[in-house]
Amino acid sequence: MNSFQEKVISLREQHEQLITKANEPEEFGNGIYIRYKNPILTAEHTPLEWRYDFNEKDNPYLMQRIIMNATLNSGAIKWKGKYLLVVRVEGADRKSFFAVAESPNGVDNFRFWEEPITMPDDVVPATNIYDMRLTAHEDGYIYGVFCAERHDDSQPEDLSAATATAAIARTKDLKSWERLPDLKTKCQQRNVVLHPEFVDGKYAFYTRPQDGFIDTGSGGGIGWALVDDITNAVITDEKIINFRHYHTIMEVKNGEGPHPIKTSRGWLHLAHGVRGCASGLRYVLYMYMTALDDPTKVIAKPGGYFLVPKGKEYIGDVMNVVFANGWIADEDGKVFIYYASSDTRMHVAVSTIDKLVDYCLNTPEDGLTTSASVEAIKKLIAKNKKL
Ligand code: M1P
Repeated sequence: MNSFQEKVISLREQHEQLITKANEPEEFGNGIYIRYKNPILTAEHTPLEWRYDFNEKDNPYLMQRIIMNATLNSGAIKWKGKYLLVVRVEGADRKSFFAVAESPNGVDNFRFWEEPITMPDDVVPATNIYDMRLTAHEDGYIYGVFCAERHDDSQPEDLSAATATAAIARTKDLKSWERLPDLKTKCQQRNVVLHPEFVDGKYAFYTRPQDGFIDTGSGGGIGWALVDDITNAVITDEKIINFRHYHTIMEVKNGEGPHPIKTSRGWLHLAHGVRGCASGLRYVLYMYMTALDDPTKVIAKPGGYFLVPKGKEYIGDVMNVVFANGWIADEDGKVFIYYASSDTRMHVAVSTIDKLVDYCLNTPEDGLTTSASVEAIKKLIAKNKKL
């Protein structure tokens, strides 16, 4: 065996070790969820065949011919008993694409399918696509709603001018995808999510209207809109259901995460909130609940954040960010919350429907002032004193 072949064997062994490494829950959670210790997916988890040319003649130094940069913001779905993520994989060229990674237990042994998803680009071709929200809709299709980014040609002088639009595709097997026309709305959109059920016989979308590519501007928060025809989805009327607010974790922006989970007490929502600080934007996760019979009516708004970056999670391509667009609720009530840290790698935290509902219904709301926060703490102290 020559040294090239030896190197290949060792590379394959290391890769297999990484993929099959057992994950363990952290010892202490916060009572609401437990994080798992290791990232579940990193750029190093991507298949070696995507990165290396294993022909010794063509690649005598065994170089990576295509470098993967990150595995982040993944949609999630339980499919034929397996935990599937539709991962946003980003190459060194800054282009994102989608690829399915599958795990037998939801917390480790995530293995990518052989090839990335070939997403049809037969609408208006996009420069970049990312952050898919998966919805197994009651119409029988699995939908992927994601951001399609294009250069804003109305500003030819500005190389960084871009537009964000919600793209829609559907599938029955997560392998072959039918692309539908992009969602048509009055303004730019990112973080658009399809509700799993028909509402008044229509498709329902969570939206995030924004004035510009980055700034939400006058967009007041997470919106809601009904659409007659998913094959020509047009939104004329949007209403904000979850508002941004001054001096909160979502002062600058917010956005729906995965589609909400239906529980006997209402719809459980996971979202991200953004605020500005000296080091830039801080992205955290928060939760809220809406009424079962009216998914636009907020019935619980636990104050503050639900999950923030911890330790090494702070560090990555875009620091101080956690972002989630996928979770899976198991039949036994367990909930797997998939989140990315700092736009670089994927993690999992585990909770249950009961705990998340309890968290939403019994965490004090943000009173929006220091005095209100102190009152909430004093109320809890007084309650404990009575014990
Ligand atoms: O870099 C943090 C996140 O920024 C965007 O989210 P939002 O539209 O709410 O600002 C998205 O590009 C997301 O992919 C990214 O993780």
